[in-house]
Amino acid sequence: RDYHKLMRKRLATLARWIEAEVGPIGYRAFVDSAPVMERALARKAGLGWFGKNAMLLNPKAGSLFFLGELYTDLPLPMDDPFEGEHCGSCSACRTACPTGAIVEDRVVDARACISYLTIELFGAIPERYRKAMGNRVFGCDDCQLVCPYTRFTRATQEADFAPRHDLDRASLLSLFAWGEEEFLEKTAGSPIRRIGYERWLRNLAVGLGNAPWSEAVEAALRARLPYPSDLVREHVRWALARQREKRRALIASS
Ligand code: B12
Ligand code: SF4
Ligand code: SF4
Repeated sequence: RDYHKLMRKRLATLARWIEAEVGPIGYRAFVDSAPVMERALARKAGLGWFGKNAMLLNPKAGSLFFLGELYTDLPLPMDDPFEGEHCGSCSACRTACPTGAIVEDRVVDARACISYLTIELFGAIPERYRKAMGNRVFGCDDCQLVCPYTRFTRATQEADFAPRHDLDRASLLSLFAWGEEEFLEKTAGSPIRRIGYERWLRNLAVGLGNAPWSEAVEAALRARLPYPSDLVREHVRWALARQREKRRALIASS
C-alpha cells in the first residue's frame, strides 16, 4: 500500500499491456525509487513546467500527483518538451511557505522544507523552524494547496490512497497517545511508517507545542517526559516550554 510500490505495480501492468500488443520488451518501473531525474524527464515528455514552488505543474491537472516512469528498450517516437511556463506574476506559493524554504523561483532549500524536516531528517529539528511548522507532522503541501492550478486536481479513484484510521481528521493529542504497537499497526503499508515511532513522537511534540494552550496538551507532554529517547525528550521539553509560555500569557491577559 506504499504509494511507490502501488504505482510501480500499475506501471508494470502498463508494460504487460504493451507486451500483449507488441511482444516481449525490456522494462523497469520507477516512482521516487531511484536516482531518476523525474521532473526533468516529465518536462521533456511534455507533461508540464517547473512551477515557482519547484513542482512539475500541468496546466490541466495542477501538481498534486506523483511522477512515475517506465524505462523500456522499445523504440518509441520522441515527445515534444513542454514549452513555456504559466506561473505568470503569481507567487502565492513563495508567500505561503511557512518556513520560507522557496528561496528563489523554482529553488527549494531542502533543509528548510517541512517535508524534509518531518520525513527525511533523522536528528533534532532545528529550533528556528519549529514554530513555523505549526501542526504539520508529516510532510507539507502548502505550496501546492495555494496554487491556482490545484483547482484542476481530481481526487484519485485508488482505494489505497484513501485516508485510513481517520488520519485526515485525528487530533494531534490522540495520535500522541498511540503506543509503538498501535503506531506500527495503524501505519502498516503507509509511507508514515518509515519515519518510525521515535520521529513520529518528535514531530507530534513540535505540533503540540505549537497548539493553543490546554491542560490536556500540557498533561500529555508531561507524561512523555520520561520517554527513553533523548531526541523525543528534548522536543517534548521544547513543546512544554511553549505551552507554559502560552499559559502565562493567558493568565496575564485575563
Ligand atoms: C530530494 C527530493 C525532495 C527534497 C528536495 C525537494 C526540492 N524541491 O529540491 C524534499 C525532501 C524537500 C522534497 C519535498 C517534497 N517532495 Co520531493 N523529491 C525529491 C526527489 C527524491 C529528488 C529530487 C532531486 O533533488 N533530484 C535531483 C535534482 C538535480 O533534480 P530535480 O530536482 O528534478 O531538478 C532537475 C530538473 O527538474 C530541472 N530543474 C528543477 N528546478 C529547476 C530550476 C531551474 C531554474 C532550471 C533551469 C531547471 C530546474 O533541472 C534539474 C536538473 O536536471 C524526487 C524524486 C526524483 N527521483 O526526482 C521527489 C519529488 C520531486 N518530490 C515530490 C513531492 C510530491 C514532494 C512533496 C510535495 C512531498 C510532501 N507532500 O511533503 C514536497 C514538495 C517540496 C517542493 N516544493 O519541492 C514529487 C514531485 C511531483 C511533482 N508533481 O512535481 C517527486 C518527483 C517524487 C515523485 N515521484 O512523485 N522532495
Ligand atoms: S512543502 Fe511546505 S515547507 Fe516545503 S517548500 Fe512547500 S510550502 Fe514550503
Ligand atoms: S502558486 Fe503561483 S507561482 Fe506558485 S507554482 Fe502555482 S502558479 Fe506558480
